[in-house]
Parts: sequence; C-alpha cells; structure tokens
Amino acid sequence: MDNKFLSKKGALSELLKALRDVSAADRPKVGARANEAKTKLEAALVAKRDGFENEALASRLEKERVDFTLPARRAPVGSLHPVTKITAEIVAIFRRLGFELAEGPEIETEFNNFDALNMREDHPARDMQDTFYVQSEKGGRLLRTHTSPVQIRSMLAKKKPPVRILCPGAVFRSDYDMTHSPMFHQVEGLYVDRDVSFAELRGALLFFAREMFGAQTQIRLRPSYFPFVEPGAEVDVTCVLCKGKGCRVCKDTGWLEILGGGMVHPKVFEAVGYGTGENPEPVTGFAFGMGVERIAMLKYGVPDLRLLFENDVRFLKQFGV
Ligand code: 2NL
Repeated sequence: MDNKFLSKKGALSELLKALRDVSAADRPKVGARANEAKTKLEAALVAKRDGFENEALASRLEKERVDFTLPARRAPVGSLHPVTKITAEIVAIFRRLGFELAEGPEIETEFNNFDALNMREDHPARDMQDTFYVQSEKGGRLLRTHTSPVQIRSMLAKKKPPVRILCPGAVFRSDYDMTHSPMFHQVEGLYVDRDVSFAELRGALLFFAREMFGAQTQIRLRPSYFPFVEPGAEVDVTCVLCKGKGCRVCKDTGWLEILGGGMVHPKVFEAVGYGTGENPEPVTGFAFGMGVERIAMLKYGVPDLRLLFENDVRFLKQFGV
C-alpha cells in the first residue's frame, strides 16, 4: 500500500480518530503524543523526499556536465565567387584613375541598348538569335547584351561632362556552348570631357593591365571595329603564362586578347544630346569593355568557362574570402 501511515485511511488518521475513545483525563497526554508522531512522520517524509531530489540533481549534474573550455565548433565560412572578386578588383583599379561606379537595369530599351550606340534596326547583333527580347513589338524591351546602356543612361541624365564612369554587371546573349554562356559579366568604362585623347585610353588600359596581371605586362592595340567607337581597337596583354615567349595558352603568339575599346563615335554623342542644347560644348571621349569571366579564367588559370557557372563548392572554396 502506497500510503500505509499518512493517507486518509492510514495509521495516523486511525490514531487521531481513536482519540475519541480515550478518557478525558488521558486525552491531552495521548493527543500530544499522537501530534508528536504526526510531526515526526511528516518531517521524515520531507527529509526523504529532499534526499531523493538532491540525489537526482547530483546525478543530472554529473551526466550533463559541460566543458566550457572546449574549443567551439567552427562555423563554415563562404567565399566570394571568382567573378565577384575580379569585378571588385577591376573596379578598385579604375577608381584609382577617377572612375565612379554606375549601375543600371538588366532589362533595357532597344534605344539604350542599340539605337543610341549606332546599331540601328538592320544591325546583325539585333537578331533574335543573339538578343533575348522580353517584348518583341516595336519599342520593346530586351535583356541588355552589354553594359553600354548604363553609360547611355548616365549621359542622357544630362550629366555635364566630365563623365568618368565604370559599369560592371550581368549581360545576356542567346549563345550557349563550350566557350559561351547565355549570361556573363562585363565591365565597361567611359570617359567624356574636352579633348580626351586616344593616348589617354592607351595609358588607362596599360595601367589597368599592369595592376591586374603584373608590372612587367605589356599591351598591344590592334585596329578593330565596334559600331559605337571610331577608331576602335582590340587590346592584347603579354601572355599570363609564358610572359610573351609563346605557349599553349597564347597559341604561340605571346599575346592574349583581354578587352576592346576606342574613341566614342560622334553618333553616340549625337544620340545623347552632347554637343547641343544643355551640353553644347564639344566633347570627345574614350570607352572600353571587357568580359569578367575571361579575365578571371586568365588570372586564376581556370581551364573551362563552365566551372564559373556550375557553383561546385570544391571549385568555389579555392578562392577564399
Ligand atoms: C569588348 C569591347 C567595348 C565599348 C565597349 C562603349 C560604350 C559607349 C560608347 C562607346 Cl556608351 N563605347 N563601349 C567600346 C568599345 C569596346 O567592348 O570586347 N567588350 C567585351
């Protein structure tokens, strides 16, 4: 029985009940003894219960002991994507030459992406094959195929020259194979002022090439065509691997193409209203553009473009923070 002594029907209750049958003379004495017994029993009960509780607590404290001096588990730390790192590096280099960051939307108008850049209706780059159209009707929207529209926006915002901006960002072309991704990244630069010269373009690009690939780097400009510049050039750097001697990477030429640039075409200035109206002063300017993935592949020796888009952590974690 659970409560042989203390329950309602237990020995103690029976004892107190039995007081009725004790004579009046003996009752105080017997009653006092009965109360004494009750007090003792209750005290013994409390003592036993406290004992059990202390034992239980002591065993829990032992079992659940925590060693606060142990080193903490290391939280996994992420890393910046190589494209992010290279973009930041390019921006930092040109900031030192006074270029400011400018960004714009990835969905653009045909005017900002093509018309203002001297690429009119019949220009082959406007083909459905190359451009992702969001709305194909006249005056429709598209995914920007380069970051030049950001520069167009800056000039259209009626900014008074000098304009010296750098425009990094994602661009989109309907192209997908070993060496082309439908989304990739570009950095373009634009410098517009009175009497900006081709020599200043070359100087800026040489500074960039040496900061990015090392102080011994040389550059070489080859005449080339872009609709939005005249004259235009493609720019090579001495091979990052053989330093110009000729190897597998540079196909024995000693040179690697890394960017393109030139003097801003008068048609571009015309399209944004430079030279008339609110900005009547005559201006000249240079512009250039480069693919970030290509720079990242050359700088880090990445052999396959797809590694930059697969996001395999074993690849990404090699680039630290
Ligand atoms: C390349 C070559 C280039 C430009 C980009 C540009 C922008 C404006 C006006 C004139 Cl607003 N030009 N940008 C000029 C020449 C070359 O990029 O190979 N990019 C990956």
